[in-house]
Amino acid sequence: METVICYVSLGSNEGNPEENLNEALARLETYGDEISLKAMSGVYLTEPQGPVKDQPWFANQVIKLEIDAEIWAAAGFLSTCTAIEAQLGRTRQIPGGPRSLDMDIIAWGDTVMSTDFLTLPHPKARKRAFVLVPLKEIAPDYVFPDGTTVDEALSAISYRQEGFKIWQTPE
Ligand code: PH2
Ligand code: MG
Ligand code: MG
Repeated sequence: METVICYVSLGSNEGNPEENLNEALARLETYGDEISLKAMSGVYLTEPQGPVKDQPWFANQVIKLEIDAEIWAAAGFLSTCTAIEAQLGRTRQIPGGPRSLDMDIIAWGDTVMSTDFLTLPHPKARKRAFVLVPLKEIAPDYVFPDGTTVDEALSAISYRQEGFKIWQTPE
């Protein structure tokens, strides 16, 4: 079986965030052998980043999946993630605003691509402590397709971490 390693960032700040993350994992696990969970980070409580500052802090987590590449392409997997977001009550209203579940593909093997729907690796991942810190926890040796390591990406941004709490200075 040909497989691909995929990292996904999960985020939630509406409803019961920890339960939403667990439910997202449970729904991915229904795909059996096609999608297997190889690692999951802890759940971090993170300060909102981006345009909407006045919203609850997020629960964020990064997971590592091994996906059957003979069955799944990145675009199809993204559709499944979008469907799971919708099942958990996501309504797309304010860009960067509160959401019950966000599932972002951070990387799909070494694939580098950009379409209207999907850019890989995720273009903002390497600027976001809420992605990089959990990614480092499960994949300390991870290297982005352009050669940047997680540590290099982390040292290029300004953030503070205490346990599972992360504050990030806006760019
Ligand atoms: N997601 C966003 C915007 N801002 N901030 C944090 N801390 N965590 C997120 O997951 C997040 C965010 C848009 O997807
Ligand atoms: Mg996102
Ligand atoms: Mg998203």
